[in-house]
Amino acid sequence: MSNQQDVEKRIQHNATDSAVIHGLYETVHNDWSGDINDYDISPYTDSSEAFHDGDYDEIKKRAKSDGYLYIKGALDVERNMSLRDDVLRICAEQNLLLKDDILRDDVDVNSGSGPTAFWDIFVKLQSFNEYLHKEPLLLKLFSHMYGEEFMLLPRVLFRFFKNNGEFSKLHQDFWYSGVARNMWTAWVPFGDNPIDKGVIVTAKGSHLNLGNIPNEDRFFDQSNQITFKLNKDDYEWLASDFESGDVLLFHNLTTHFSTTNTTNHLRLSADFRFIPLSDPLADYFFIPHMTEHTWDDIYEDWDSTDYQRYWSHLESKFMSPDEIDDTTNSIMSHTTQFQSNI
Ligand SMILES: O=C(O)CCC(=O)C(=O)O
Ligand SMILES: [Fe+2]
Repeated sequence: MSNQQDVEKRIQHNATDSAVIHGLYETVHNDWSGDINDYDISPYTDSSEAFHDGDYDEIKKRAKSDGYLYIKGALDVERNMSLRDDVLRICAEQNLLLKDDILRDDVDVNSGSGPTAFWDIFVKLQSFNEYLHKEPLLLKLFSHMYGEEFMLLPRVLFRFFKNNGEFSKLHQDFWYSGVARNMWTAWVPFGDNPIDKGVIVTAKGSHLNLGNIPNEDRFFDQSNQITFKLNKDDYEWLASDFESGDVLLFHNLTTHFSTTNTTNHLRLSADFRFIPLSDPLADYFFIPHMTEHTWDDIYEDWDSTDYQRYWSHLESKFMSPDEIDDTTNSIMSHTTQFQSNI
């Protein structure tokens, strides 16, 4: 098994039972819809004023009660558009586009990284890897909120959704953080991203009243995604249009999914993650996503070393795969009460 397959498998293993990985469970059919019209939707509350005022008490209050922060204009628009240009330039060079940001019909897409010909180049790009490091307000937000040091993880997932009915099924990111209990995700679209391109929908209050969905309740559905059963009518759902520079931050217990892209245009976004350094550190947080490239390969053409291996002083604290296994098995079973410090 290649290094990359091994890492992806270990992460999936945390998100389910080892029994699932060993093929002992059947795939469960689940008809969760990615159509926004099937949900009772309210808009996200914008926290941009508190964010730009540096009002961290207010930010923390909202984070605690809502489990998310929707911040309009949090990020530099020019850099956001420039990264989008980088994506489309690589796609054009690889002959993946019909025109503009419209993908050729015959191009196979992996929604969690994009077509291989694109991702193989993009994952090495300095502008992509340095992207949130150059957003000082956002970078320091969680440290200010919690009064302890948070770190942006170098493993970044890229989303590449076309109009083919695919979407991300209902889940909590805690399943993938595994050992880290207070991880936050930053979902960043590149360019304007109205709801019809597909956005993140969260279940209001789910970080408090759903708690951790234990791995006994999770299953692989027919599209091979790990998900769980929930009655959609029992929840109020939140979603909003996004413009270039907007970001959605959510705690790893906030239950969410994404809606389908119903336009001809690509939905391009990335999910970045922050963890407090007091949480256990899994080695796979620090391994690039879905690639055989090592960090040395990735850094090959960079003109600066400023943001390279910025986590190296923590490597001695990384948990071994066995320690990670033991921890996730105990955290995720029904018998353990999950406590979040949100
Ligand atoms: O962009 C998507 O479709 C899913 C993203 C997601 O689940 C996340 O950012 O945690
Ligand atoms: Fe997620």
